[in-house]
Amino acid sequence: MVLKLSTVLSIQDAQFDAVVYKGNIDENIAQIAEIGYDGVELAVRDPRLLDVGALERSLHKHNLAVPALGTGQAYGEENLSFTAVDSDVRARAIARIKSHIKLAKRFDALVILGLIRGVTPPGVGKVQAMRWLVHALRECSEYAAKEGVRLALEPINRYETDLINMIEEGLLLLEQVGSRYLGLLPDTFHMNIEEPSIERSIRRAGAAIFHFHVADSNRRYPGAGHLDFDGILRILKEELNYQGWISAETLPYPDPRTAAEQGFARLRAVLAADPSFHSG
Ligand code: LER
Ligand code: MN
Repeated sequence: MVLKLSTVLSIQDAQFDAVVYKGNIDENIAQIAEIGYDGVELAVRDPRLLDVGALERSLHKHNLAVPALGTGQAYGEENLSFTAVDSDVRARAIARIKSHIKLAKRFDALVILGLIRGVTPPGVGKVQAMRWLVHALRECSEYAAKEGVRLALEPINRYETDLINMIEEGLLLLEQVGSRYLGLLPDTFHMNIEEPSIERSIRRAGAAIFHFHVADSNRRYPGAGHLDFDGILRILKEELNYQGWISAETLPYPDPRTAAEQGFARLRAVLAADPSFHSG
């Protein structure tokens, strides 16, 4: 299998700004394909709001795969989380992720677990929040295993959540949950803030890496900041024999098309510089 490239399209309009594309599904899918990406990662707040048939037609027309579904907007827009004080909200967050799993199955995609984990609520200790988190991950992983869909937990920087900021914490959590359907999603933007060494952490995560987000140090397209994508991609491909996707989740600056084109060009250049790399 070859290393494949995708970028992120938010199906619904959303407050979260680190997605290259928002809305205008068919138009944006056409543009993503035209630039050369192999796939499109979809940020989906609620699968019920989606015209899956139209989406499938558009993906088919432009020959794009869907490697992953992002779910963070269910938290960002609706406050659903695995660690909410209200047990009804926690149950609805789990049910929502199950609906993402069902949708992911149609696309042979994995489901990203990012901000849906929430934050430690005021007045509740982190120990309790982690218990709720482990419980939710177990229930979602069991369901995912039945459906044959994989889940990828994303360590996220401290300014967005206090729960699981680093790869090492993510690995410990995977051990606690104990499902081979649950892995990690490292994101270079978060790693640049939290990890003592991005390279060492990627090596440490190893086979637990199910999916991979790239953005430069300033969360703009790869090449717009100071991260070493040559080194990062070399470890993934050569040392770890990573078989998954590299997905550009970046700010749409200076505009979506330029961000998508520049990011793609930089990643392709890195991959092309090494004869063992190939995309597409
Ligand atoms: C989502 O993939 C992400 O990286 C987070 O920053 C969401 O807030
Ligand atoms: Mn990310």
